Amino acid sequence: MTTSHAIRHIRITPIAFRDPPLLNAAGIHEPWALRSIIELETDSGLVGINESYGDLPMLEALAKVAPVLVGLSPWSINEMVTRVAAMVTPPAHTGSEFLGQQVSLAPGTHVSKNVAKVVSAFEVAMLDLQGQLAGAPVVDLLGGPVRDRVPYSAYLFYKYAEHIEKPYAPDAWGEALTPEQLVIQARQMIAQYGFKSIKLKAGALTPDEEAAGLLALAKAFPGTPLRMDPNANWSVATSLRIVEQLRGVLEYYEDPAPGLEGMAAVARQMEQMGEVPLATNMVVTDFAEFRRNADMGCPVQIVLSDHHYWGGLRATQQLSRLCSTFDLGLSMHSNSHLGVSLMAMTHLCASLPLLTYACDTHYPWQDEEVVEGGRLRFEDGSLRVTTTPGLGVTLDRTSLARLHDNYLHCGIRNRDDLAQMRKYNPAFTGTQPRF
Ligand code: GKR
Ligand code: MG
Repeated sequence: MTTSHAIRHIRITPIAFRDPPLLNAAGIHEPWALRSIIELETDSGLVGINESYGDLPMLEALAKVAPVLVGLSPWSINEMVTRVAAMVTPPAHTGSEFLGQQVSLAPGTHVSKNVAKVVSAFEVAMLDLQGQLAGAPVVDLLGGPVRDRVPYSAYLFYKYAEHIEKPYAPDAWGEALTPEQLVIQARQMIAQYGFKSIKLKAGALTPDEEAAGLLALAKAFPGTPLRMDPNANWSVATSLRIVEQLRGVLEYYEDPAPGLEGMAAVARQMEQMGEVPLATNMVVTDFAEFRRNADMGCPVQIVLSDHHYWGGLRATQQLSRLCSTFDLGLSMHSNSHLGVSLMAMTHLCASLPLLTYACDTHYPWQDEEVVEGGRLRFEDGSLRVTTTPGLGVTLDRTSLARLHDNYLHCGIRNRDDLAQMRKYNPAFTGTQPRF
């Protein structure tokens, strides 16, 4: 008798974990970050896992699709994509036209990305199952490793010492509102993780304060590649004024001004100044926007992808090929996440011949885990890709139950950094670009 490996049970578990009061263009992080844990269990008892967004629209989309995937073979990713596309309705307006109406700080939480997000959520869990069936790590299913470890960068934030609600003890990072405190934060993160490059989340304080912060980092860490990301909270004029102050210091300039047109205007002026390349996770967030950037002569030269909303690991490999074709750089964007996401990103990046910069990760800002063995360990700023079958991480059931309990009690169902900031400052408008 042959054993069936068809997918029989699908479980989606929303979780919440502690997240520090990190400042950004939209406002401030809430005390709890939301994610979902996806489990696909086969007739034969194998369980493929993944981690994705945990906001309500995403949970609803995952729940709607799950029943039509029951009975599918873990190998049938193309069929899964067809079924997801048939079930998930895109909003009336999609793509850049729709996104252009607002500055989307976290494109992954945007409904226009629902098909790509749901495909990615199930694709990674199916690849985990395929790896278990084939006795191969996911990176081998993606063509095999071109590197055995993936470099990440120190992702610094301006932050308050504790949340306004004080739902738990203050985090270990302390306040960071001055250049001196920023340098302390960087030292602490680099000491713990060994990162070799630094990204500063900007768009929160005034641009001049943030430029001073970056210059302090340049002084404290000579030779370390530095990036700055105001999440489109600066006008074109401000973007140009600040990059002038940072001459010779930046590795790349991430989303200074809003919209592809704004980025193109910055790029035109910077070209004359012989300045750094522009990177984005805001204006090239899908293949249609990739094409628009190409049609405009590629003002954005580095795409910061994210498999969670680009349609999965395979779609990101296709993006990588396109970036090579158009001579663009490629690296990875990140939102608050745990180890399953981090390991999926690591398998993907280990397989990409084109990975031109160390990837972003919010991981150091989290102190909880859902995988067995607890927090994943970096070596010299890199994470080694696992060599055991599948993703190489499994769920710690006790942690999963605890994080789900957090979700049930935290009261947050959609990320809202603006509303959270209004608790500190009721006059805060969140209007962008603010500077
Ligand atoms: O979590 O505050 C944050 C980040 O600003 C995040 O929302 C962005 O999507 O990290 C992201 C970025 O690089 O733009
Ligand atoms: Mg960014």
